[in-house]
Formats: sequence, C-alpha cells, structure tokens
Amino acid sequence: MKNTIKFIATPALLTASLAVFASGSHPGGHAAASIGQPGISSAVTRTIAISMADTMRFTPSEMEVRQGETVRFVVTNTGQLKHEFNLGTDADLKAHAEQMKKFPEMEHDEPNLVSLAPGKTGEVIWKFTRSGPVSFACLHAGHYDAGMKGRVLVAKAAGAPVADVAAEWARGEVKKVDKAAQKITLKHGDIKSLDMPPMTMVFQVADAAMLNSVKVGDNVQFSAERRTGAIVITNLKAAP
Ligand SMILES: [Cu+2]
Repeated sequence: MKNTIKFIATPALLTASLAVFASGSHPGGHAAASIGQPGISSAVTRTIAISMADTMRFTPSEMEVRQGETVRFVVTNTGQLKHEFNLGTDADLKAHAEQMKKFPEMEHDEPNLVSLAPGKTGEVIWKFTRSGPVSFACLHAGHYDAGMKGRVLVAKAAGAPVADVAAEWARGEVKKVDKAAQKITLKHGDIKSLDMPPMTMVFQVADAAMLNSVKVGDNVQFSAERRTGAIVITNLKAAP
C-alpha cells in the first residue's frame, strides 16, 4: 500500500506584495462592513504579535495582510497601564475615543477589540474582507490623542490564477535604464494589476540583473506590484 504524502502549501504570496489600496472612500460608511468581520480560529491564515506600551505605541504599528485573510492578533500589554487594541475606521475610532473621555471607566467587549490589564496577553481574530487600510488604536482616555494608533494595510486578493498570469503582463517601451539605482523608465500601457492607466514612469526593479537584457528602445512585457514607497517590477522580458 502506498503512502500519499501531501504538502499543504502555506499562502506563499503573503509577503510577496504590498498594499494596493481601493480607490473609493466610504465617508460615514459602517465600520463592520468596511473593515471586515470577526474571524474564526480554524480559518486563521496568519498570526501577528503586537505589543502595547506606556509610551503610547503599538509595536509594530503597521503591517500588511491580504484581502480574504483571517488574522489572529496576539496582543500583549507590556506597560503598567491598561491598554486596548481596537480595529476600526478612523472615523469610528475617533468617535469612540471621544466617548472614552466622557466615560473613562467604560469597558467594551466587541469582537474587533481586546482590552488588556498590564502584563496580560489577549487576541482578536479578524477577517479582512476588503482591500485598503484598516486602522487600530487604543481608545483609553488620552491614549489615542497621544498617538497610540496604527494600521493594517490590506492588499487586494491575489488576482488571477497561475494559468492566467500571462494576461496580467503589461507592455512598455524602455525610455531609460539606470543600473546603479536599479531603476527603469517605461512608457507603459495599462497595468491591470495596479489599476494604472498608460503613462511614462520610473520603476524600481526587484533585481538589478533584470536590467542586463534590456536597452533603451526595447519593447518589453512586465509585471509590477506596489511596495512601500515604490512600484517594483517583479518580472521583465522582451515583448514577443
Ligand atoms: Cu493605551
């Protein structure tokens, strides 16, 4: 009898690309709808540890996840004061922070937050159903105003299945190559994966070696993704 060994792939793309934000904003939108929904433990795809300190800071204060992921936030209060980790829209967090000033003793018990005594660890399991930034904050009186806040950048769900990747390739003409800076300037067509219209712009390349086989005037195909502070070309080849 043969044994079948299955390898369960963990979501390999989790760290591969960074936030691509939804362009629409939803003023006055309902928090639960716009930030996601409570998650269940068995669906967790990622665990993020966060500490809260009396310096009125979360560490880390910014993180990236992918749309559709269920995240377990394991939150530890390393300070001497009570703190809480509260996911929400900026508008809701601000409004609640004002309420907390009026009723400092108020204790919430909602699935989008965990309130912790000094030295305690707790968790929030949350499913991020939409792309875009989701904020979090400590709403204890004065803490929010002191800057105790952060955000989760929710990247768009991985788009096409592998077989359709070719359709995601964008086209461009090389205008400039700067090997020292690992940059390339392209006059490009639509970049569907970034929802970007045609224009001429400077890209970072993921690997300097990608620039060895291209020169000004070449027609190329490429894929690109948004990372913190730059748009990075992850694949580059001569156009057929
Ligand atoms: Cu706090």
